[in-house]
Amino acid sequence: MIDRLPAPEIAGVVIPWFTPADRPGPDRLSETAGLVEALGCELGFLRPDHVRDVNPSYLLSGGLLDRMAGDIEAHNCTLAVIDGSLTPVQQRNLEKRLGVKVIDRTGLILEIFGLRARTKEGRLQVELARILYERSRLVRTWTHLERQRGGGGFLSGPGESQLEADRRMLDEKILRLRRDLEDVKRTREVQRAGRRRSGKPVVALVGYTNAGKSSLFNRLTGADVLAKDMPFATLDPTIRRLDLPTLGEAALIDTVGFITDLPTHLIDSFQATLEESLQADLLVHVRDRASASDLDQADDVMQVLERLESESGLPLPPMIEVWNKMDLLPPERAASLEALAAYGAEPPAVAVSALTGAGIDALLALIEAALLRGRTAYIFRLPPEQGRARAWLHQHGEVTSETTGEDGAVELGVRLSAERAGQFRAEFPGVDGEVVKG
Ligand SMILES: Nc1nc2c(ncn2[C@@H]2O[C@H](COP(=O)(O)OP(=O)(O)OP(=O)(O)O)[C@@H](O)[C@H]2O)c(=O)[nH]1
Ligand SMILES: [Mg+2]
Repeated sequence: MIDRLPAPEIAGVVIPWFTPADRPGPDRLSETAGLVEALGCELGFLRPDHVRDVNPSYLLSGGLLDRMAGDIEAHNCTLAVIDGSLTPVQQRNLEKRLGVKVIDRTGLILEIFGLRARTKEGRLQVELARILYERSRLVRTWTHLERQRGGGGFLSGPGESQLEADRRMLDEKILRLRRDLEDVKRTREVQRAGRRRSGKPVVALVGYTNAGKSSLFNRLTGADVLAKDMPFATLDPTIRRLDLPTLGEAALIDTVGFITDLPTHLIDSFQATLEESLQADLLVHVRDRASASDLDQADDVMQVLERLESESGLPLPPMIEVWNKMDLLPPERAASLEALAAYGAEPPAVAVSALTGAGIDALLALIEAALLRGRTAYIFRLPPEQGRARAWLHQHGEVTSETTGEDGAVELGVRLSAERAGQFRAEFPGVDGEVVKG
């Protein structure tokens, strides 16, 4: 017998827009097409629709709805995607009217995350996001579970007690998932503490999905992470050794990308993964400078980061920007961006192409300069009885040299941030360090 893959779903996609300001440009269209493709669907049709009067029952109004129904039939679509936000009621009504499954942007992104999750933590996080999403929709409607039970019920579906039971069931699942995630998080914290003890700086790549983080990661570390023209190619964080010209060994983190309207529940459940970046010594914000949506994308990335900052209470690490995909720009435009970066952008930036390798040396130099900024080099002379101070400096500073004299005293060259230097002085009041050079 021959195994056959199930036929791919054919998706009919509408991007609703309401005011000229949110009219989707070509980049948004290709982003949406990319999302649908990432789900493994064939594209039946894709178009932006101007919704002049919102019909609260369907979102789309009269003519638009008829046209969508016609196109769904004409293209044999098995799935309708509304690249916007649907209320549970609208989703249910559209499903009835169109006769196919309907998902909105959040649903679409959650599905893709579900397909991509590989590690245990990734899978737990996606599962949690899905259930949180379901739980939030249960407040207003109960279509999903109602359908699972075979539907029915008198007029309006299940009664309040059934709804309560559904809620309770989801709450229990949520509790269990959070507990499992706590376990995974503890393991991760042990690993992170190990890295911190080693004193090696940690650099994290962040940025919009498809900006080129993984391509850059591979280029910088010689790794072979999947880099693909597809949103959310990366879901689980990867860490590799990064060799810097003078600082030597550092750690580089590649992680999940952001997207406009990143579902809240995903941010909540991916908190642990995202916080990994917040604990880095340096954030490298990778931007696709060849995308027409670059500025909006950069804003969206900053919004997510700021939200994480305020939710976790962890201050954002210093940040630099990588202006990627220079090879795709007309030479004059690339040259002017390079000049802008070289003469001082805020945050500091460097223009590169992860594809050709142009600008990579300048990037390494900028990473190094940013890591060193705000750190001062000290030399401490520690008598043998100051073993604890020595251990502290190894743990919290970046030790650049260490020699032991005949009397057993240790001379330690170490770089410390102002904060760490203050902590050291408070903890070891008797030990003085000589400042070498900024
Ligand atoms: N022309 C060009 N293409 C690039 C460059 N950097 C990355 N790409 C392409 O952009 C696409 C996305 O690259 P990735 O490295 O997977 O992007 P990412 O930021 O890791 O994306 P996600 O993991 O999906 O969030 C791939 O097709 C890359 O080949 C570049 O400098 N120039
Ligand atoms: Mg990636």
